Order: sequence, then structure tokens, then C-alpha cells
Amino acid sequence: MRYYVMTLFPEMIEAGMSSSILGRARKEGKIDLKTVNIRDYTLDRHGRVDDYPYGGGAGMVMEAEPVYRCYEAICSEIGHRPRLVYLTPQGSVFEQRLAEEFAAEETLVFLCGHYEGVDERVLEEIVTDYVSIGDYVLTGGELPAMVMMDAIARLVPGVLHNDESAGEESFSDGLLEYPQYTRPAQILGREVPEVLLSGHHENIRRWRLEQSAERTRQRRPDLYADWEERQNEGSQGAKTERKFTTGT
Ligand code: 6GU
Repeated sequence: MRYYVMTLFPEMIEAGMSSSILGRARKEGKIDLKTVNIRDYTLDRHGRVDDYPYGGGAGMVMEAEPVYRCYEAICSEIGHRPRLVYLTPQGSVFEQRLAEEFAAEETLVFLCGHYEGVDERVLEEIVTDYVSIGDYVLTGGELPAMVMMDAIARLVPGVLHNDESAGEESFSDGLLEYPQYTRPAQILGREVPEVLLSGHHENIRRWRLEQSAERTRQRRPDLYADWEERQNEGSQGAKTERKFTTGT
């Protein structure tokens, strides 16, 4: 996976993407990350990249020209026109399913806006995806870009090592993860649930599924309703299948 991040604050991206699993993935060559300073593409001799909004109002608007020239430079470098994700609270909300879709791309470009926004005309010209990370307002697109790069990177083969698998966690089947315990078996006056010490793998699997379902029902009733609906569709399907097979 190759990421380009178009930003006025490349040091913020570098700081957030150099540690832990992502830092390791970059060193191992599983992830390539290039930050591109939009300011390097302005033709203004004072390095200006923003101006007052037409029609008046508060704040400044990022100019079209440096943003456009910045994206074109990336396209020239790689020889095609990759998906360009504009981070904005006006985008569609980022979810695991979109992370999976983006993880299949060879190259992704993120455009981080600041000020009151970016001139609409350059957005119309180059943006392929408008994405938000949730219903709250942040000061810029850098943190959302890092959130997305993290969620996407861990789906790239080889980024997670064997003991960090991406298969069994929250959302992979639409339920939150079950609770985890480690040694000692007793601490803070609390015991590890007995079933986990039993070595009975089928009972452990069932217990964890129950815990996941109950936790999701309590904490995320919206996800639980979707999951329950899918369970019922599944059993409908099974009934239909049985109907077909019993007659023959
Ligand atoms: Cl992508 N950008 C900004 N500035 N604020 C946000 C966001 C993005 N997603 C949620 N809030």
C-alpha cells in the first residue's frame, strides 16, 4: 500500500505514523508513506495558499491552484490518477467496509483541508471520495487521514504479524469483541471466568459469542439490531434449504 498525504502540516503526519505497528510496517516496506506539502506548489511568491472567501464570512479558504498542482505532481510521479480522498465532516462516514474497499487500492491520496475549506472548483476537478470520521468537527484533516491510514493498513497482508490477527476482532462479524483476561487468575478481588480455564474449546467459543452478543446489545443496540436481522436471514435461508432437501 502506498499513501500520499497532501497537507500543510507534514510534520503532524510524520509524528503520528512513525511508531508502533505502522512505523514497523513502513520499515518493513509493507506501507509506503509520502507527505507532500501543499505550500511547495503555490506560485505565490510569499508562499500564500489561502485567501478570503468570495461572498464574505469568517475564516480563509484554501486556494485551488496549489492543491491542483500538488495532485498533478503526484499523478506524474506515479503515472496514473489514483483515488483522492478529501477529509471533510461533509463526507460519508468512514466504516470498516470502506476500509476494506480502500485496502484493495495500490495507491491512495489524502487531501487534508484546513481553514474554512478548500475552493470547491478544485474539489470538483480531482476528488473521488469525500470521507468524514464521525459527527464532530476537527480543526483539520490530518487526524482523520491518520485514522483512515491506520484502519486500512492493518488490513494489508503482512502489516499485522501472526499474533496480531485481523480476523476475530470487533466488526469483522458485526459484533463487538468479547472480554479478554490474562494472568493472574485472581486480582482486584475478581476471578477469571471459569470456562476460560476449562480447556473446553467449544464451551469457550460459545461463551465468547454470548459475551460478544450481550456486550453489543448493551453498548451498541444499533449494531446489535443489524446483527440480529442477519442471524434471522441466515436461519430463513437454512429453513428454505431444508425444505428443498427434505422432499427429495
Ligand atoms: Cl474528515 N475533517 C474535519 N475537519 N473534521 C471532521 C472530520 C474530518 N471527520 C469528522 N470531523
